[in-house]
Amino acid sequence: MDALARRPAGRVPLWMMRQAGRYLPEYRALRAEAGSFLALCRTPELACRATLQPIERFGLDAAILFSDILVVPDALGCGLAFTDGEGPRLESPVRSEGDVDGLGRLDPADLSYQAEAVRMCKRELGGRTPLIAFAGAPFTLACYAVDGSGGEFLEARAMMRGNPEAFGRLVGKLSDAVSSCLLAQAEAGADALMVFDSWAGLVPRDMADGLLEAPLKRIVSEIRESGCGVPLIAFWRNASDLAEMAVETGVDALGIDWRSDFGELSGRVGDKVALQGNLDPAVLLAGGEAVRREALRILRSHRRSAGHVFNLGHGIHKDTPIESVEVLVETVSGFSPGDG
Ligand code: 1CP
Repeated sequence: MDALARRPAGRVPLWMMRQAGRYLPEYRALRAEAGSFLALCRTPELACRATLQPIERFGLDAAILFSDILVVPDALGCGLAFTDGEGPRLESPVRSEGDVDGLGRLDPADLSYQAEAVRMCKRELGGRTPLIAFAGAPFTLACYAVDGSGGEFLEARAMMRGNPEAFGRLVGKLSDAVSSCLLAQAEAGADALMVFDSWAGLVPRDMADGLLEAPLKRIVSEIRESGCGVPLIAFWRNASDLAEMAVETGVDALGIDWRSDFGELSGRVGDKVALQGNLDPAVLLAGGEAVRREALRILRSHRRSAGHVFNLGHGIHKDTPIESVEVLVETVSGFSPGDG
């Protein structure tokens, strides 16, 4: 929490995107017990156990709620399905202007399992680490809502240019849903909120203010107006050229993807926001020596004495060896911000 507020702290805290996932044997066992990925997401007791697994194994400095960004379009009626090997898919995608206008408002009762999981995690963590809750950003959710699954998002990009008004209305509706999802999680006790715009890199530059900046500004102001005082982290993947624009939204921290130069970004915007990142998840597949070298390079490249939350530059890969994560924890926890 100090790092997010850019207050000096003795060391750099560490957590990893997708830290509860298939690289952990205990996660694979829990997923088998749950029967499916969706059952794991929708059963608070199981989601809570998954959330705590990486904390118990590695002693990481933040827990992130086990859930998925696609639970929001699911709650809006898009019908989430998950097939092994294929990943998540929305069964009733939003393909026409009529579909956009037919989309209702989010009923928080449809996501009550998520708020309940937040309350359970807070209880189980008992103050050991902060809990981060999250949602997908409106643009990324619009991509999945239109195409139904991940890929090139050709349908979404066609609608973006072919019918920008309808696409904009979709993003607006998703903004309201995201705000209400995040607020419910903050009210349930989440310590910080993260907004994942994993596909921000697909937004044409002339549309970035309407599709990335304005929706996030709206979400930030709704959270601020609620008075809950919870810090916000934004992840605009593959769009670090827009870091100044992201800062303008009023978030407290930016997640930095692994292709971006962490030191360069800390020089550009590190006096205004905290930065979270940005080890390439592939480095964890290269073995301990590479992990140590690369983690130290990133730690030393930060040009500020405060405001770094160490993380990966995208989600951890399922084939990651446990030992690589152990080396990462050892390296980051042994580093003092003054060492750089
Ligand atoms: O067991 C499994 O096979 C499921 C793999 C998995 C996991 C562990 C999925 C499917 N989702 C999750 C959990 C998850 N997803 C978390 C939990 C908290 C954490 O540990 O970090 C979070 C924050 C997410 C967020 C998420 N889901 C994003 C944004 C971040 C990112 O990676 O860019 C996205 C794009 C998704 C969609 C999604 N869910 C799962 C998959 C395989 C995908 C990608 C689908 C695609 O684009 O093809």
